[in-house]
Amino acid sequence: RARESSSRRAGLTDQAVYDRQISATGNVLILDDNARQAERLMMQLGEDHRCAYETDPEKALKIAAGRVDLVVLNLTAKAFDALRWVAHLRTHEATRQRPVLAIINADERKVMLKALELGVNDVVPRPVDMLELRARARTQIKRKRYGDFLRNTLDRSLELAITDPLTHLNNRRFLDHHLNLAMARHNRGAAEDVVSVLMLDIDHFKRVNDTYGHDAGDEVIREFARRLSLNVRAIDMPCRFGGEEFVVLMPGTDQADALHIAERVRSQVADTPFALADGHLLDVTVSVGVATSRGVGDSPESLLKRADEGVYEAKQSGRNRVIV
Ligand code: GH3
Ligand code: MG
Ligand code: MG
Ligand code: MG
Repeated sequence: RARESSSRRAGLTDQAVYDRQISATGNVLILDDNARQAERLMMQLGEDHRCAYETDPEKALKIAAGRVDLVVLNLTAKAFDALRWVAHLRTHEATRQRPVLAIINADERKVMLKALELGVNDVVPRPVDMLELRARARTQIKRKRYGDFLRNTLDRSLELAITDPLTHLNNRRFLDHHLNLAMARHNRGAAEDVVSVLMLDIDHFKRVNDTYGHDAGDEVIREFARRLSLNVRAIDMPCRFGGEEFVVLMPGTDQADALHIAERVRSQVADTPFALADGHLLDVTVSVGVATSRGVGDSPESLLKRADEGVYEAKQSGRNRVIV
């Protein structure tokens, strides 16, 4: 569940990731109906970038959907309609954001305005000043890199905000949000929008900490989380509620199915001892409360409360059991 970028795994700091991502070197695709001119552009831009050129607009569209940082487009091409090509580029999801630098005829002002209107990012007039072209290309690529960097940073922050660092399960913030959504759907009244939750509390967990130490306790929590994840279904959302307590949110799941999953988790925990890193084998059990939504007017709070009451009753009646 914890998604990490490859840069993260490589141990790079945010600053290093940033520095690398805003480098002004990139993959440049040149689209020009004139192969000789394309080659000239390629020689120049090749000083700064990895370049390829294409004279066929259809093929160029396909290439642009790949790992391309900048398209340099000859807007004065006669063999195809360059404005239409930009319009196509901007309509497709994969290329919508692709930076385009267009080579224009300075006296064709209408064409230039239309190109900018369609989302061309910058223009260079003919005859092309190669230093100007290279400078504008670098700027476009830096800008793209910076946008990518911000997007990645945001994705990573969102991931961290909803993930429990010890178990890599989702945390209570995630649970609250999705439970609210599920109960709002439920309250619109469709029968298939029934919701169940499991609340799970590890039995006598303090004894683990007291006997084997806090680190062993952490190991048990991690292993419990792993078994929980393995024994729920893909649509279920197992979350660490706090401490040694967990909640599984089960959208579209009635009581009978929830009970079945709860019993499966309970037995997978109780029937196979937990192996600690130091070699100890621990018998672990868990008490589980199951609650299912009761129709329009039911709330997230009362659903969780009923599951919690199930846990309480399970503890009272001897632990290692599931109570509805
Ligand atoms: P019961 O069967 O009644 O649930 O008994 P219990 O010992 O599990 O009782 P309780 O829920 O009161 O105790 C939970 C303990 O879990 C208390 C706390 O010190 C410990 N704990 C909470 N979070 C963590 C954690 O992240 N790591 C470790 N190692 N221990 C934790
Ligand atoms: Mg507890
Ligand atoms: Mg307790
Ligand atoms: Mg407990």
